[in-house]
Amino acid sequence: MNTPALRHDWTTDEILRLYALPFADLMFAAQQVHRAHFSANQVQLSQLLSIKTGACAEDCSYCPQSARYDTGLEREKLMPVDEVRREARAAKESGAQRYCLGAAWRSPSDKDLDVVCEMVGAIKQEGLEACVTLGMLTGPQAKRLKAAGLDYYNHNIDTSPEFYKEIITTRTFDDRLDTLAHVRDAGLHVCCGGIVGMGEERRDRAEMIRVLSSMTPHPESVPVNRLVKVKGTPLAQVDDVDDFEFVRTIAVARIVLPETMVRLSAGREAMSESLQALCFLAGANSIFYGEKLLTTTNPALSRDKRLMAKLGIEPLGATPPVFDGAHGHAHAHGDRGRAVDETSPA
Ligand code: SAM
Ligand code: DTB
Ligand code: SF4
Repeated sequence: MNTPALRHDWTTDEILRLYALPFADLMFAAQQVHRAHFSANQVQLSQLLSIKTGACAEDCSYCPQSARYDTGLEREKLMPVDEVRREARAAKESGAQRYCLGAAWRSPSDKDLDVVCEMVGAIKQEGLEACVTLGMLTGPQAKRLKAAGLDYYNHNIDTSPEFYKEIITTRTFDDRLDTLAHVRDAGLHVCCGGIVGMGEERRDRAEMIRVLSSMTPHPESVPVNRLVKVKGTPLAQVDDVDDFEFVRTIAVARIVLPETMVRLSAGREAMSESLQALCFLAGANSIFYGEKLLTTTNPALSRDKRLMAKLGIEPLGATPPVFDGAHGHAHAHGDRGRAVDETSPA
């Protein structure tokens, strides 16, 4: 198949035209792009750990960790490095390829960053890729993380620039872009995506994807979260986004960001197996694996293993293999697991 060159000049209307395709046509287009760039039956596994929980100064309306909302969450101080090392080792044993640390900070202090840099070193020693999400960074802080061995920095734009103002007031969309520029300049891989189901419109979802596509290069990883509605947060009562609209968002992201790993992120626990399967068909090729996200729950390992076995999906680059069943053998692959010849037998 002819693969169009990577584009950074998508317009919102062009993206909306993809959204408006008949479902089967959109899925077919997404599958073609997916199979041209990736092995279609491999999914990358990342595991998350909250290293500093709750009491956050920001007012993100979706987030259970903001100090402004009473969500009953227990606050926890910065975790000791040894505990992170132990947890990372266990994640590696259960098959994760990347270990991701999240901290409920507006931005880290330089002293906090000393500790996080040690944590990154520990994760790398355990043979895992390392990702952290710590809030806003300065240029020198991003460089320190790179020097410590960090592979990815996660910082989401969350939604469209217009809708963003309805969701967060304590920092701007441009603040986010500044941090992302520091991350890119430091030579780190960028993990940047957003949340679907916060009451935004389709145009906002399209705008979010357009902003991601305007980044040069495209983010290596784009998490698409479906809002986890947490009691006590301002978004606890918002209407659910339609299942097909969510799948369409994955498919459109896959087409517009052909070389990016699209992660089916928060919200999987509330999804049926069939809905998750549609998301994989639409081109999602990465998930959070393990029973906890940061503060909310994720599907049990046994449930995920069963789903992957049923779908014949293999974990990307995980050793030892974690999935049983006919298709459950793991292969060592490169960063993006690009398919050399997707017609060759598995
Ligand atoms: N405090 C840092 C920050 O905001 O940059 C890092 C951690 S923060 C929890 C990381 C991301 O998690 C947010 O940008 C948001 O996209 C996602 N997130 C938080 N709460 C969520 C929820 N209830 N449902 C879905 N995604 C959520
Ligand atoms: C991302 O986009 N999703 C993850 C990760 N980046 C850090 C976080 C999801 C958090 C869901 C709510 C919680 O567990 O607190
Ligand atoms: Fe704080 Fe991050 Fe939650 Fe916003 S998303 S309240 S910055 S932890």
